[in-house]
Amino acid sequence: MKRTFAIIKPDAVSAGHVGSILQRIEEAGFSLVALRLVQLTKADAEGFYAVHRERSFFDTLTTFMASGPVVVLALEAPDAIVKWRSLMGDTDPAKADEGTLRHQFGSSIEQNATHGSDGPETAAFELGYFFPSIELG
Ligand code: FUP
Repeated sequence: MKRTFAIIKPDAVSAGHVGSILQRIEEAGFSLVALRLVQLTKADAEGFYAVHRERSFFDTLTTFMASGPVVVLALEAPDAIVKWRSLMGDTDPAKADEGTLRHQFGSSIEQNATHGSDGPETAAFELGYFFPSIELG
């Protein structure tokens, strides 16, 4: 799988970290396939995170994701899914390795700066959720 789906979450956008995170993405060797700033509704966020709908954090997570604009991206690189997840680091910024985006820009397990698909099927669903095929080439 050469492509993955990424989000720069509302905490990182409102803190002014979009430029720094895009620079890290480019320096890591990803190609930008598609990119857009979008304000999610609560329903958009609930649809995106539907796999987590039974989890205790579903309501606060989806409220957070709709709390301000996010940047959605389609990224391309060899082994893009694994490569992007390793650049992001652990879900919990407190456990994320130094040098990872979540360590540097995240502030809690919820407000963790970035999202990345966790497998090929998720990536296909998430890319299609935000990008029409005409934008993905
Ligand atoms: P990840 O794939 O690293 O984004 O992590 P998960 O799929 O386990 O979780 C998805 C999102 O749910 C995380 F980015 C943040 C949120 N979350 C919480 O808010 N609380 C938790 O205890 C676990 C995850």
